[in-house]
Amino acid sequence: MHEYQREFIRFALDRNVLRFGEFTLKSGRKSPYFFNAGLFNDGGSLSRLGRFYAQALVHSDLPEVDVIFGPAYKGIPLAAVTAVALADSFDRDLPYCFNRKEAKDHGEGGTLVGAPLEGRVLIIDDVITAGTAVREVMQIIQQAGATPAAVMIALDRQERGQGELSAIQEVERDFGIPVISIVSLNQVMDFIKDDAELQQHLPAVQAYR
Ligand code: OMP
Repeated sequence: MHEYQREFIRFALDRNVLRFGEFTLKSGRKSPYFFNAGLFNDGGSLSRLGRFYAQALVHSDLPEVDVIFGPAYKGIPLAAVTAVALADSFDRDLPYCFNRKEAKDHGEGGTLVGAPLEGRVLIIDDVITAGTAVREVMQIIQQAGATPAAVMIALDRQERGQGELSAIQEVERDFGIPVISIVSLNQVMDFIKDDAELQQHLPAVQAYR
């Protein structure tokens, strides 16, 4: 695990973004932990969060991309802060865009906002569990005539997808693109194993994993 990944887990715990307990997921699964990226909810947190996404991208060996895409709603600020961090801290100035959930029929119209959605697209989102959300995003990109290049998320929950593979392995297989995460559940488990206060949650998380 890289130092920035340990820092990210500490940051998510401090902000209550990563919590242990009993949670029902979108997929209906019952999970002993939850990652609520919406609680990175002030300027300082968003600024740090953007740098973590940017670091994950820089550590990946992803070839150049043409545009960053943030899927509505939660992906929008994530894509925006990553674009800012890449420009400010890594000298990579990339265009970015996002979608609306409902088409607008006045003003500029349409469902896409920001830079043109074209070329190789880096999708930025919060979490992949069963992979439903990310498959919807692929449709938007394909309808626009663009090409997905990679998906970047904060946490890979390493859960089963529609078959025997993990949801992320299925996305990688079905769309032929890498999924980059700041951290995975295995890394979260490694982190809590060494923490006197958090160790108590390890058995439930291990069983779920
Ligand atoms: P899937 O569509 O099943 O991959 O679930 C991903 C979505 O679930 C995310 O975009 C979140 O909206 C939500 N989610 C979290 O935010 N954090 C979690 O720890 C788990 C989920 C979830 O419901 O699975």
